[in-house]
Amino acid sequence: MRIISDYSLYMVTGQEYSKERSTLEVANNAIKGGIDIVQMREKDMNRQELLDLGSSLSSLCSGNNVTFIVNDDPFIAKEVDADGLHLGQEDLEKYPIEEARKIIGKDKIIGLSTHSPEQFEKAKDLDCNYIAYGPIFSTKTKDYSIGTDGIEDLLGIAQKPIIFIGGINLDNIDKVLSKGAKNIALIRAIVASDDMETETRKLKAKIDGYR
Ligand code: TZP
Ligand code: MG
Repeated sequence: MRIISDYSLYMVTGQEYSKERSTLEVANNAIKGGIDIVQMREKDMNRQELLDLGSSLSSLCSGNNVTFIVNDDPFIAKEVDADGLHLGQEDLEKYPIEEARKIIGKDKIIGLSTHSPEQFEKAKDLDCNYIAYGPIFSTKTKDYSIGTDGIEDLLGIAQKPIIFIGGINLDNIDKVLSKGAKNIALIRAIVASDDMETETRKLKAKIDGYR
């Protein structure tokens, strides 16, 4: 069974930010640069497109010992044999964690998004394997940001890995890591960079520098 280990660099895909490069090409470059986890998060694809891309990403990741997570839909996660599923707060209404686990299987990873200390507090007692927290800095997909102030408090109460996300890049990642954060997720810092492999390697080296 795959687990989410600390000191992970986690890339969330986003075709719309990838500058005409396919998500498969982006993932390939991130893997060469040392990414630990890839999440397929594509909001403009239909079910068949998600299944096709998901199958390709799943094989690519498993062949490179990279953890592969599917966003939003446990049935797609199951069908492409992903290592896990990522759910947002609103997804929980459709798929409570117990339901999602039944669909994807008990040995799979479930991650949950949280956007406030209150949501985090609730999530920590749910049957999920990691908790994503953000947006830390301003980002395209959300119209607010939380900042770095509460990071130490969350790390003090968490019993499972926390993945910090939202507007994080090479210029500001130290502000998050210096508070004790061990796992970082990002979209644009990798998918929109000119040299995705090198950017990934530099981000990973930053995390490793705090071990
Ligand atoms: N959840 C919280 S912030 C975010 C998601 C999906 C977007 C992160 O994208 P970026 O480009 O790393 O700011
Ligand atoms: Mg979702």
